[in-house]
Amino acid sequence: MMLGIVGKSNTGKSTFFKAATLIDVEISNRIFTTIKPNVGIAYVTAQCPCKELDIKCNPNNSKCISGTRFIPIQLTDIAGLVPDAHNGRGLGNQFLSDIMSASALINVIDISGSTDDDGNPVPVGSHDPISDVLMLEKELDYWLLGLIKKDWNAAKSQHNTIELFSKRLSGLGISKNDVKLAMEHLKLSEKIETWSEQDALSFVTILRKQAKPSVIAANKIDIGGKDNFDELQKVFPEKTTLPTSAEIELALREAAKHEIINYIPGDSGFSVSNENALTEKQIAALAVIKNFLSIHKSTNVQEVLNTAAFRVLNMIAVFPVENESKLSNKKGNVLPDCFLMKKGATALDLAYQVHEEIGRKFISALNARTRRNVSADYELQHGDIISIKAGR
Ligand SMILES: Nc1nc2c(ncn2[C@@H]2O[C@H](COP(=O)(O)OP(=O)(O)OP(=O)(O)O)[C@@H](O)[C@H]2O)c(=O)[nH]1
Ligand SMILES: [Mg+2]
Repeated sequence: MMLGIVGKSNTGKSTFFKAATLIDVEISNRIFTTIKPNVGIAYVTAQCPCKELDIKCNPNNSKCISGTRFIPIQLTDIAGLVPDAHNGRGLGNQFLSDIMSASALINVIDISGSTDDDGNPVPVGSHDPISDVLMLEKELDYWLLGLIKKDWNAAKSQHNTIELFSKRLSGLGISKNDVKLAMEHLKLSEKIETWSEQDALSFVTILRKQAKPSVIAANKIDIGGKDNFDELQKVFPEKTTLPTSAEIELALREAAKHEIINYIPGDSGFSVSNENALTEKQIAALAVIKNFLSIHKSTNVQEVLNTAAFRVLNMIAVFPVENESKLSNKKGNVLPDCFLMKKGATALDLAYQVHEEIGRKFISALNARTRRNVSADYELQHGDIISIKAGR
């Protein structure tokens, strides 16, 4: 699963990426700092059953810190965009194709209003960030419109619009059925000549929402924008929005990496490792962070990642084990793996996820918590521990 960080230039996308991955990427208060996308591993978190069951786990494909399981996902930080990017303005529309492989988008906006339409620095509060939400959507929609326009003439003569559009958009994770449903929803026929410009735009909007669902990170909340955030929620009650401070999260994670503090991403506080070892500069920086957390409770960087995976993409975390009594694999590693599965996935889907052969030779599955057998079509629940029996 890949999450794509997108948005206007200079809003803090690379800062968010660096905070989430600790990969050293360029950050600067100017437009178009990032040109080529940065790609790395970030983590979403789920409660590890080790805490509730009071056992010690030995994770394999993820890590566990004090009962919080960190499950790896791919994260990509995409170049910033400016209005009219779909027409080649700014860095052009290369970045739009970089978005292709993302399953969901994190739209980082500057809620403090300290960057103008293009991302140039302006005094805090002098730009309305609501317009930036619409800008991203508009650029994506017009880019998609440009893509399907390539098939317009062929569709006019052949009337196989569904076939042509689904082929064109398949790389975006848009299926033939998605195209069909979007057309049905808008009561559009395969006779493309009957479509108005607005029909075509409404059509790509539906596909964009479905193929690239998003969460809004209202960033730079540490320097202002509380009113803007309230307004944002009022204007877009249907959108998933969280106020963030990528800069403070980055400071927290770097301080933790250097063992200056103990901090678990997502926590509402931290503790200092050794008060006596702090420099005056560090004391001052930690005081700023502490003050921020006392007001906002969290930087919400971890929550944005979790929201994208669990709420926007409807994933669940499942723990497959081989030995249902020890909750371990053959080597004796307790709760070794944690898989992200789509909500609605079954015990059989999990078997296939563990290994193709285990899926093919599936015999039965057992819910290790209830100690009850479950059928192949049992719908997995978030946090389930499942043992699968397969033939030889
Ligand atoms: N106050 C504050 N500043 C931030 C925050 N996040 C990022 N910044 C600052 O915003 C500026 C831009 O940060 P970047 O992470 O480079 O922004 P970007 O969106 O990647 O920019 P482009 O790559 O040019 O599109 C830098 O000066 C950051 O230090 C935040 O949460 N709070
Ligand atoms: Mg950047």
